[in-house]
Amino acid sequence: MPAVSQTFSVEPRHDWSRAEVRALFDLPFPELLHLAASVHRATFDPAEVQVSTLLSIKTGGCPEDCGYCPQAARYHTGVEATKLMSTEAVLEKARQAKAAGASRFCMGAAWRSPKDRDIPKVAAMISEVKALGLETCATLGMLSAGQAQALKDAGLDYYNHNLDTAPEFYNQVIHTREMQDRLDTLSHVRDAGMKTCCGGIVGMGEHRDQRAGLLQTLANLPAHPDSVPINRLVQVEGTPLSGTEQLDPFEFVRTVAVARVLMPRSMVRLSAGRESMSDELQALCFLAGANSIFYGEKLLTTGNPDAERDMALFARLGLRPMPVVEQGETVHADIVEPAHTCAA
Ligand code: SAM
Ligand code: DTB
Ligand code: SF4
Repeated sequence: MPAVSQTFSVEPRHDWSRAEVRALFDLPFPELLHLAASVHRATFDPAEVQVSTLLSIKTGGCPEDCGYCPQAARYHTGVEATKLMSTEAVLEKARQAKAAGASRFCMGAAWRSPKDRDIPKVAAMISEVKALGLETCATLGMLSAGQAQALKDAGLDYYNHNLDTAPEFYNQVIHTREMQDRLDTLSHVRDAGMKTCCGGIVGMGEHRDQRAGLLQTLANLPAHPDSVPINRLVQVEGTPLSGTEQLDPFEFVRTVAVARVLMPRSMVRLSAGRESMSDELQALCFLAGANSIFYGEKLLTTGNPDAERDMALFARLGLRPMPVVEQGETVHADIVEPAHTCAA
């Protein structure tokens, strides 16, 4: 049978139907990868990968019940709750991340939402990390409009807040806050003028249609998230989702590829779950349009590949860390034709 011709546009669209997204997922694997790789090289240099480092500035003891999370106080996962780190200790980690080659430093706290009294402390961390010349990102839970503005004023470039899954699967994973709460926080972040980092987790027992639903919801937000972390569930003993059937690795690659097609100008981050991926699986994800990773031995509480393994992988694949230009803008390849045809 002759190959099917796939047309694509790199102009952001916000009106994706579930059927359209599902049709992308259902493409033969080589066609989907060709399409995603074509979109990727129309908007970015496919040899460049943005590198972020993550630090848990306040670990564990969280009151929420997210079924995947080792930091929820109610699950017995062996994660010890800590207090908020000191600014000096955070800065030391940020200096190390910069020396190791990271361009963005993301600070995560196991909060449902920050208390107003926490904001000046986090704001001090943000402004000092930014003064080191790093892009700043934080993930602190739900934010009010005022808190978002205070973080922006401190110099925060990105706020990470994930939708996590499709609206119709959400209540099987989280019960202590609604999808709408997440959407509200994202709009406060956008209104304050920050960039959004928003994605989700796959491998939680959802069906393909629900993976399509997550990506559809992300792409139909008022603005595409600037970064889209695609996490593969890290199964932690003691969490309700521990023991979930493993996702087929090719289905993970498909998810990355569909994210790339739906959100052509966003950074698609190969996020949690990389430690247990082979180099070959990660290479397929880069071919499918992933162009960002978390770099450094630890995510928040779970492991990530050693820096040496990542450096070796970059060298073997001929990938380079993406440079950052002034004011935290990442460099995009400027080939942005409105529509292309690609014989897949
Ligand atoms: N507490 C804040 C919140 O929930 O927004 C910030 C930190 S929270 C750990 C950030 C994100 O990490 C979650 O939204 C989820 O997508 C991801 N995450 C947490 N545990 C994970 C796991 N076991 N596997 C994959 N991703 C996970
Ligand atoms: C995101 O989407 N993934 C990161 C970051 N945003 C904050 C967190 C992954 C956490 C994995 C489990 C852990 O290490 O605790
Ligand atoms: Fe708490 Fe965030 Fe973990 Fe949910 S994902 S339990 S809100 S730390």
